[in-house]
Order: sequence, then structure tokens, then C-alpha cells
Amino acid sequence: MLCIGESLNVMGKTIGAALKARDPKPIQEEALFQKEKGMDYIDINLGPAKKDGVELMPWVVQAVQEVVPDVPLALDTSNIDAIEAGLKVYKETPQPPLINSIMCRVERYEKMVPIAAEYNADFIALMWGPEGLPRDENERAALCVELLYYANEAGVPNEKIWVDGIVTPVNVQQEQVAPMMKFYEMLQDIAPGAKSTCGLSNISNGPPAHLRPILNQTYMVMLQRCGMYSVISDPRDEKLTDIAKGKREDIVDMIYKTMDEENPPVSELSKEMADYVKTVEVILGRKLYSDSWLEL
Ligand code: THG
Repeated sequence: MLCIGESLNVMGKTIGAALKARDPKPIQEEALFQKEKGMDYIDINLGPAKKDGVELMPWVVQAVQEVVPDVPLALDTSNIDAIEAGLKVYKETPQPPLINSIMCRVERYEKMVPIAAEYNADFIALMWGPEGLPRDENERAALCVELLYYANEAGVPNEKIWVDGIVTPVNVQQEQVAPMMKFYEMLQDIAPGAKSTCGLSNISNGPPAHLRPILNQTYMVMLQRCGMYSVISDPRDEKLTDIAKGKREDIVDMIYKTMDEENPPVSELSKEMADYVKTVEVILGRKLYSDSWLEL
């Protein structure tokens, strides 16, 4: 599983202030930190960046590439001109840069797909359509086919497209989990060779901070089983990265067994393993979500 570090983010206190002040030091420290923690890509998340994105994105790209020239970057903003300005100054990395993201809305993708093609960038295809969030796997599939067909016609092959079905918080949209997983199981049939990704931490947006890691870790393993290729993830969660890099097969086995309803009773398990079993059950909707699911 590839990991795309999420925390070079305008919403963060330190990074937000550094971006505003055009102070490269905290940004470069964050980039070096993410590389040391094993991130395969670094997501540069500027949010909407309506006012100054065109000037800010190239400034950040250059600051980051000065210290980590070998880590590919994801350029994350809804400002199309800012994305293009970032790509203009981008210095070649072992993997091409990743545009984050192109929505399934014609007025967006007809502007952005040609930019991806021109700069040889990969892009994240965000399953956000004219009516917003798709309701199920079939609506996701329809949006996916529409955008990928357009991209293929413009000369961008599926291998350069990372499909994002959009992860939603488990505490408010528990019923969205099954369609997300079904969609990723279908993906290679509807878009052979396409890659995939998601904003993993969205699943735990809402629940208490100390419970976010186990939700993120468990859902990552469940999605990997459905074919997920990469996750946008928290580089400070070392256990998550260990699991992603195949260092915790004991956890992966327990999660798979629970998905298949072949897990031992929690009374026979260590607290660590029992917590993963309970978390699979709450993510799959076998148990109703509450913030105290690990205590039950
Ligand atoms: N899909 C795609 N891109 C995305 C998302 C997605 N980019 C943005 C987001 N979703 C993924 N990135 C983050 C970044 C931070 C957090 C969650 C997802 C996060 N941060 C902590 C918080 O808000 O509490 C800490 C903030 C801080 O640094 O202080 O949860 O779905 N394609």
C-alpha cells in the first residue's frame, strides 16, 4: 500500500502560519519528516487557495523539492490555475506528480484533463459529480466511466488515474461503507489498470482524537482487501504505516477473519486484537456506531 502524507496542510496550525508568512523552514521540516516516516508521496494541501494560490503553490513546491527532490508530490487545491502554476515549476521525480483532484463535473474536467496531459501528471479522479456525493457503488461507477472515457480520449491512460470513491465519516454515514468497498471491488472491471486512493482519515473525522488511529488502521486493511492501491494518510501514525508496509500481518489476518465472521470470540483475544475485531464490526455496520464501541 502506498502512503501519501496528509499533514502538509493549510489547516494545520504550524503549517498554516508558515504558508501565510512564506516561511520555508517548518514546511521543509515537515517534508523531511514525512520522508523519514516512509511516505511515498507528500500531499501539498492548500485548500481552496482562491486569492494567492497561483503564487503560493509554486513557492511551496520549490521549497519542498529543495529538501526532498526524490519524493513525488500531490498538488491538492481546488484552484486550477494554482495546480498548473505548481506543475510549471515542478522538477522531475522518480514518479510523476499527482493532481489532487479532478471532479466528475464536465466544466472541471474539460479544463483539467488537458493540463494533466500537457505536464504528464497523474491525477486523482474524485467521484464527486454534478449532484455531489454519489449514493452507491453504481453511481460511483457511472461517474468513473464518464471521466475515464474523457481522459482516455485526451490521451491519458487508466494507469495514470487514481480513482477516489470518497470516504465519509463512519459516525454519521455508517451506511456508506459497504458501497465504497463494493465500488473498489468493481474498479478493475470498469477501469482496467486504474490505480486508486482515498482520504483515509475522513472515516474518523468526528470521533474522539484518541480513537482515530484504530478506525483509520482497520479501514485501510479492509480497503486494501478490496484492491485499494494507496491512501492519503497521517504520517504520525507509525502503526498505520507499519501495517501499510506489510509489517503487521497478525493485524491483517485478524481483520480479514472478522470480515469473514471467522474470528475467535473477543474474550479469548488480547486487548489489541479484540479492539480490531470490534472496530471491523462497527465499520461494517454489524454494530451501531457510538464513541464507546471499544468498551462494549
Ligand atoms: N480525497 C482526496 N484528497 C483529499 C481528501 C480526500 N485531501 C484532503 C483530505 N481529504 C485528506 N487530507 C487530510 C488532512 C488532514 C486531516 C484529514 C485529511 C486531519 N487533520 C487533523 C484534524 O483535522 O483534526 C489534524 C489537523 C492538523 O494538522 O492540525 O484530520 O478525501 N483526493
